[in-house]
Amino acid sequence: MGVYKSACPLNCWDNCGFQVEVENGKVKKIDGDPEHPITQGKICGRGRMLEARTNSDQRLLYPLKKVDGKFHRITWEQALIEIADKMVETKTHYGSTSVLHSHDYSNSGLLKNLDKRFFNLFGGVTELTGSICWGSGIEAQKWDFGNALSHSPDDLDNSRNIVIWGRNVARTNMHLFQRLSTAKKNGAKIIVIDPLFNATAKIANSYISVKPGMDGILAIGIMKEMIRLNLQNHQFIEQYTHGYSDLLDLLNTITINEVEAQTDVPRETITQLAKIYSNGPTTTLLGLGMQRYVNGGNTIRLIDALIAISGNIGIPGGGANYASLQVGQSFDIDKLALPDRKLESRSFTMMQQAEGILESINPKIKMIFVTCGNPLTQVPNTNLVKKAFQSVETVVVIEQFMTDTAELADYVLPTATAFEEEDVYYSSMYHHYVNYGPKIVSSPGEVQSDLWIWTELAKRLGFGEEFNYTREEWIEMGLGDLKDKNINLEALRRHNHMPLPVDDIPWSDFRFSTPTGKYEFTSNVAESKGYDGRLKVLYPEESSVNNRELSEKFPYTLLSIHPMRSNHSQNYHLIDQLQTIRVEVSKDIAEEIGLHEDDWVRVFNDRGELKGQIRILKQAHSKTVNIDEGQWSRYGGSVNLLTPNRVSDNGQGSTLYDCLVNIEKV
Ligand SMILES: Nc1nc2c(c(=O)[nH]1)N[C@H]1C(S)=C(S)[C@@H](COP(=O)(O)OP(=O)(O)OC[C@H]3O[C@@H](n4cnc5c(=O)[nH]c(N)nc54)[C@H](O)[C@@H]3O)O[C@H]1N2
Ligand SMILES: Nc1nc2c(c(=O)[nH]1)N[C@H]1C(S)=C(S)[C@@H](COP(=O)(O)OP(=O)(O)OC[C@H]3O[C@@H](n4cnc5c(=O)[nH]c(N)nc54)[C@H](O)[C@@H]3O)O[C@H]1N2
Ligand code: SF4
Ligand SMILES: [Mo]
Repeated sequence: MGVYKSACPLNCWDNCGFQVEVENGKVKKIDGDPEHPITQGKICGRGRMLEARTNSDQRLLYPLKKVDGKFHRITWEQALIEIADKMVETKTHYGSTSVLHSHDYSNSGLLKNLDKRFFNLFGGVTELTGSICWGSGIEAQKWDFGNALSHSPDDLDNSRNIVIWGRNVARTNMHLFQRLSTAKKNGAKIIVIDPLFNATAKIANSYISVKPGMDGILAIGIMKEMIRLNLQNHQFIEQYTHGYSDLLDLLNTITINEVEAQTDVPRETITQLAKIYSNGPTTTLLGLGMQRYVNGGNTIRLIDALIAISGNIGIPGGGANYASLQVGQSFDIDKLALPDRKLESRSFTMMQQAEGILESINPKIKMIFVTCGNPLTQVPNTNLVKKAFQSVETVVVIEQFMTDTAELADYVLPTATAFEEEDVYYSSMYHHYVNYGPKIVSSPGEVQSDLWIWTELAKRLGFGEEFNYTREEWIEMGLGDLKDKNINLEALRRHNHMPLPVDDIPWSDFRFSTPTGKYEFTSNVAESKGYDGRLKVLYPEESSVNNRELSEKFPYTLLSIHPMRSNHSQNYHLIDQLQTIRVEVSKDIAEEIGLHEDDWVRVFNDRGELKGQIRILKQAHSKTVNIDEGQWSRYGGSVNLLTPNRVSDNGQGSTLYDCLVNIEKV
């Protein structure tokens, strides 16, 4: 009984502090922690839903084994022995990289990194590289700046103009939304650039509808206008940048009329944006939307370039705010994960794990472990992912619920929710506080934590001593050098949340972490990796520019943005209203096809199809459709049945929104 301070474990910008009410050993209610300096007592419905997720009667309670297509309850002892034996047999015959570790980041606990330790000590398995989430943008900013760093949330007060570029703030980043409202009251101008007129656009001073995937071209247009009007920051360009002449050459390869035509943004708006950027401080809050295209990395780099030439880098109120990697970089993940201990290695990109599996030879993938992820729903080209996972002899899924991925498994191991284990939580997306979460309730049934599962498997595989630490010791280990700055477990338990030592205003000394020490318009890192390091004019792959034939067959761009009431796939089975697929179309599409609200349609392309009910968007780019991601197959199927799994231009990201479809009434 009582109220405990805790933290949200979900993969989210906000990383909120919680107050959790416990009654009779059960989580009763979750509220915000009013003492958390950033999240200040407010949390979203996804956070509150963790109560339902924890107490749900759909929770997996016992280890399960599939025999003749049906799951049967087995004991932990049987599960652990059989899985460990299978691992040994697989390693002996084919080598340790015949095991694939497929994962995502559904829980942001520090100790979730111990899965890597387990697989490294096993000998090294096939790992996933890049990220379907934000990979292109991260790589882009590493090329430009040397790292992906954001200004502290408080610095927003110093901005004259705030550009929200492809970020669905009202839905995905609620505490930034609150700050925007305050900033607006205090006189800041808010500009939203997005193909969908979202809830953030409603509070903006101006909303700019852009053709999906064309933001890089828009940034080129703005730079052209800025230079035409001689508004660029000469001093920053001369002293602190590398490759400016390459950028100028590029800007000359496309006319402003072409920019207008490709982006559907009128020239006056482009000129206005040039003035807004040069009459700063102007901060840009980039979202992940516009980098989920084949040209996504180049898009982020062009927007970075615009921010750089306008002199909005390293100054209060400015910034190219995309991620805050210095948060994650504060911890000693290597100490937990022991990457040096692996003897073999192989990697597939996260995007193309299905091809990786299907095409693997020497060795073939024989066994898959899934942790903190639901690839059957969340990874693009679901039909291919399904085929790949079904082709593998043994699939082990560690889960809380019987997800689409768990359904395909041979062994399903039930794991704890955040309130059932102690950990510390951080997110490298928005702010710089690390939060503490105690164990406040016991797990139901025979549920065990991920950490317990790794520890027990390690014992049976002969490296148990490497997991012979207490939770306290693990957390202290992961805190690494932070302990010298008085951020230790004892202090975290006392304060519940503590600021990490990161820069409030990155790059304020104008010394960048690139090979030249300058901001690089032409990237040396890219060149060292075998890419052309120059900026380019690039278009989405599934667009009329790059593939006219395809765009005639499938005329609409399908976005699949993040759902309001669920973190990805996590709440669909718990909220009735989410269990119908909503196909959101622009008014123009509705008129073109003759569709009305609630009509049933089939959305299709060469990869797959989905059926859902129409919702007409009052304001959206004319050829744009959206189906929220995360839907389960039992309620009609994931939008990823339609999405492509090409890797983005810089090799590290997704192309989820670079997707053409057609629609017909059914
Ligand atoms: N409610 C909720 N919140 C979440 C999550 C969730 O699942 N649900 N997930 C969390 C996670 S893991 C992440 S990565 C973040 C993502 O946070 P966001 O980046 O804010 O969210 P997304 O849904 O990825 O889409 C962002 C926006 O990009 C726009 N967009 C799409 N294509 C383009 C384009 O070509 N140009 C421009 N300018 N805009 C475009 C979309 O219309 C959408 O408004 O959200 C986090 N927060
Ligand atoms: N079409 C389309 N697809 C997308 C996106 C999109 O915008 N459009 N967004 C992409 C993005 S940004 C992201 S980040 C990914 C997210 O992809 P995922 O992380 O795979 O998605 P989730 O549904 O959040 O979580 C997966 C599973 O983790 C389980 N889980 C939760 N906590 C734990 C834990 O502590 N241990 C274990 N073992 N399991 C746990 C949950 O029960 C859930 O079933 O999806 C990507 N997929
Ligand atoms: S999902 Fe995000 S906004 Fe909601 S409670 Fe968790 S951290 Fe906060
Ligand atoms: Mo994400």
